[in-house]
Amino acid sequence: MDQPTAQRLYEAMLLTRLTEERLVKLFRQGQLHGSVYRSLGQEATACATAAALGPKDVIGPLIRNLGSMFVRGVTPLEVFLQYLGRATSPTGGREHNNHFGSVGRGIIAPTSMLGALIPVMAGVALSFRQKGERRVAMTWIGDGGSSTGAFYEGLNFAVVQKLPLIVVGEFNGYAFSTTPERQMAGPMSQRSQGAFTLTVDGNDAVAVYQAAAQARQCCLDGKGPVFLVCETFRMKGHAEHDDQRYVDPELLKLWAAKDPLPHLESWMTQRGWAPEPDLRSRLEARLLADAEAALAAPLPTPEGLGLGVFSDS
Ligand SMILES: Cc1ncc(C[n+]2csc(CCOP(=O)(O)OP(=O)(O)O)c2C)c(N)n1
Repeated sequence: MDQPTAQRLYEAMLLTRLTEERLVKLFRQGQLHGSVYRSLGQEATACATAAALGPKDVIGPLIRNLGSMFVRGVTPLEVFLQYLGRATSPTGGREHNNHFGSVGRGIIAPTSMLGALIPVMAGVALSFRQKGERRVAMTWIGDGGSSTGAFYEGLNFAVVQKLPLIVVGEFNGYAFSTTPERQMAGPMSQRSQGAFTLTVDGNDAVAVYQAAAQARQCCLDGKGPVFLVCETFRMKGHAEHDDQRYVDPELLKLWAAKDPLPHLESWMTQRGWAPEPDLRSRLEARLLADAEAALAAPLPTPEGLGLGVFSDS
């Protein structure tokens, strides 16, 4: 990974963390409709995978992949507007959290039904092959989500059709309060159904980036889909309303020591590429201004309820 890439990646990971921290403040102030879904500790898995893609590739993120959307150019202001349900949010107040897409930036909107994005993104990858385009599709799935039928159907289809699809498996210790041992027979990598499989330390941003770049090359070489399993840990509850009392505090301590942000920072510092010292305060100031702008934005009106539901033509 070269210096500009490392800097962009570090900034995207830090922006993800600080945006989520600001969202938690809004949640505690009672400003949000609904909860906040953190990716604390998983920023490398979301950001470094997306950072290895080309500008014409397409992503289909899930709830813990806000960072991948920042990598593709989504702004914190859009995220605040969306979480606050404002009329000027990407979905006009109809949807919450990171549930929005952006065709221009190569983002397919997250789907709540876990696993459902795999066949959707396999379809996107199929369209690339049919049109002879050198592009890849990428999506993410948790350990819990990989137990769905849609995951198996979608990945099987991609393997049979040799589609340029990267499925990032986020093996993060919990699905709500369920541990993998209670719902998976064997390691996550065994769910690959013949797809080329890589397993990587999901908290090591450089390793994740390199594995994702390798996965992308495999796809472009026509070798079919890649299942990229990232071993990481969900450092917060399922969302802010969940105090994760079922998680052993010792486990949290262990994983806190593997925080992906200081890990990447020290890797960069060793190379003389230390992030600029005022990056955090600069981002925090920007996020505060963005959150205030979003709070001042209008809520949707009842008259607008039917807009965008039916074709106007
Ligand atoms: C098909 C389906 N079943 C159940 C749910 C409810 N649900 C939402 S998130 C979640 C847990 C997901 O766990 P995992 O896939 O491991 O991802 P993580 O939350 O750990 O990132 C569940 C069961 C859902 N959204 N879709």
